[in-house]
Amino acid sequence: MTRTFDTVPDSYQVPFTWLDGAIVPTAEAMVPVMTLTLHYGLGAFEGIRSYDGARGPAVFRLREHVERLFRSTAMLRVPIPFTVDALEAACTLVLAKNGLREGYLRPLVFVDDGRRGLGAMNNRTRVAIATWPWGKYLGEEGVRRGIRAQVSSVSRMNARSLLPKGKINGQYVNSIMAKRAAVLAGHDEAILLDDHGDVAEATGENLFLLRNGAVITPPLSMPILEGITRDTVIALARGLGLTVREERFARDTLYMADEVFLCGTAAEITPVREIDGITIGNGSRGPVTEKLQTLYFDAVHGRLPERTGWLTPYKV
Ligand code: PPE
Repeated sequence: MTRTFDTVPDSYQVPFTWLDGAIVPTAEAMVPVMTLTLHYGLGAFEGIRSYDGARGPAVFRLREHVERLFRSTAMLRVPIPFTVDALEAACTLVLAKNGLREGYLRPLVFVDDGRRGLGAMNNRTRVAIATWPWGKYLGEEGVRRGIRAQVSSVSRMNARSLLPKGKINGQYVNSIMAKRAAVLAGHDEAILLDDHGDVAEATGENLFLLRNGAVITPPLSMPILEGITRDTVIALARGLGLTVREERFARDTLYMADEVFLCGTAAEITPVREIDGITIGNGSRGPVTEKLQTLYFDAVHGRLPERTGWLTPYKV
């Protein structure tokens, strides 16, 4: 498969990774083949970004991400042998050790070898925090002009079978199936519907649309990840005096929207300019999307004095 959006070579590695309580050389951060999570996907992860700013580098909404990691693993009945404070400190430590003023953090909680098979209950929990510099997830041009998306024939998993509110490793097969089909069909991203046919989210991003001046996003009662960027966008939009509504809508509403954008830690705020070959709005980044994007980048870079509570500064 062609890799359109990779911004760093696959082989790129920072020198250090945090593993089970200590900083180790990345080359030594290895796991055995019989690691239980490798077989069954029973584990959870996070995606967090740090940004450089006027007052130095800072991690964006670190506490919320680490707390979500604990909630994801609690639903799996996988205990984390560290405190929230300890993992927060580990996140800033691994950035600092690698000299990264801007980095993507990937905390990963996984279950070790020990007992084997589906019935294994008490194997050791391991925790890794990897980091790397990650550019624009859906491309520089995607952020400026917008991407092309496809409504997927793959539905977002439902909460009877899995845990869509958790950031669970194995659940990402659902996203990857949709993503691969979309990319192989010439699109940039896939949008997944739920079992009722309403729009849920994209493969690694929440979704927003604009219609008659209102900002609309699927409600948390749907099987979507409770995105921290989604929450950020809602706060910023309300701060601008915009009406924000969390409500269900089907794909025709999406096609008729004035603007559509995706948001997530990796994707930040990325406009969608075309869906299933149908032009959205003016076919480029919409004006409200641009305003929210500017505000988002101001927030993460510490340029909004009233939002510095979202930042955890660290020293490099
Ligand atoms: N939905 C899904 C399914 C999802 O994976 C993400 C994050 C979001 C919404 C947005 O959540 P938040 O980051 O809290 O605003 N996806 C992560 C993984 C991307 C990857 O390719 O891996 C991310 O953005 O870091």
